[in-house]
Amino acid sequence: MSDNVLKAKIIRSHQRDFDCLIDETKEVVKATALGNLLKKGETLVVGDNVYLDTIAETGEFIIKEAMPRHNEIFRILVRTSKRKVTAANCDYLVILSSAARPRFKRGIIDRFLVRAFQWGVEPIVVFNKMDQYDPDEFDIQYEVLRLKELGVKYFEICALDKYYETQYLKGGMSEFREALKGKTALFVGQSGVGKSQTISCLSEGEVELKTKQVGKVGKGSHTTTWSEIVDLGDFYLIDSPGIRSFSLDDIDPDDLLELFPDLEEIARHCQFSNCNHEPENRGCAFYSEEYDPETEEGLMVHSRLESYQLIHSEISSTPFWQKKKKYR
Ligand SMILES: Nc1nc2c(ncn2[C@@H]2O[C@H](COP(=O)(O)OP(=O)(O)O)[C@@H](O)[C@H]2O)c(=O)[nH]1
Ligand SMILES: [Mg+2]
Ligand SMILES: [Zn+2]
Repeated sequence: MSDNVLKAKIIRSHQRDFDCLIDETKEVVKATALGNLLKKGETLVVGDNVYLDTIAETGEFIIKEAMPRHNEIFRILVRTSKRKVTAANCDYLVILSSAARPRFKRGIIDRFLVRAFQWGVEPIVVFNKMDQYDPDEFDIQYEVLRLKELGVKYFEICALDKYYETQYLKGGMSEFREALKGKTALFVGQSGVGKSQTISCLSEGEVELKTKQVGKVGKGSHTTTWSEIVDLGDFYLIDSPGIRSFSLDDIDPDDLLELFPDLEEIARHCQFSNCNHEPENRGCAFYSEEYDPETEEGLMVHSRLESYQLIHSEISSTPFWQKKKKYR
């Protein structure tokens, strides 16, 4: 091995093959990893910052060492309780929602906020399709206040109509673009909310996003897919199969409350040790005067509690065998 060690970032991974972007030269090279970096259950993922070495005789690149991660995008494997990591070092989880068709759903935002807290990735909520916003459908002022209370950044945009965007939204899209500058982001949200449209608007249509299909593996017709980080000019997009799943049922119900840090804080003051924070528990911290649902603050707390309880009952009722099947 030579002394020529290069700093790089993994931008595409498929099993043991990696494409690495060299920091200094911005050149993309193929690399393999030293065996000890791919121990059982552990691997290198897109977003990992690594050190590359070259084999003098062949000019091949070898990943010699991986740097510590700032955060990880992962699911928990139910059988082993270990993390299955799909990406690392993500700056933002962009939670895209639609102001109209599909109808705005607060519960989906709370669901992805759980993931953002679990992964240690800063969430951003984006209200798209503001050109079709109807105040009779939902109250965006209230939703925005609720996000502010949680310390979550938000933007109101229209990804379809530039004129509307600049005339009526006073440039929500350009503010959003500014926030993303130089960052690596993962976009999530229901189908139809405008993820593709927003991404293409942000990248000014320069890049066509396609998940690359990499031949067939093994005997069956099972097709494998790359995970990758796509350079969209102003920012980087993480793209990986299955990464946008809504399901939270890999999370242990006992760990859910800590993923609602705002509620955990209140629950700490609950006098009951095993409280499910239901209204019939007279004296429960959530039903004190302080969080009276007649007040704005109380209403927000209770809407968060409602999301918590919904998710809690959902992940408590998924039978173990079903989880195993889904997340093997
Ligand atoms: N009126 C309106 N329609 C939009 C907007 N953004 C996206 N759409 C439309 O919504 C539909 C779904 O968008 P798409 O980007 O495919 O959603 P995805 O499933 O989240 O990727 C398409 O017909 C888009 O043209 C918007 O800001 N306003
Ligand atoms: Mg799409
Ligand atoms: Zn309680």
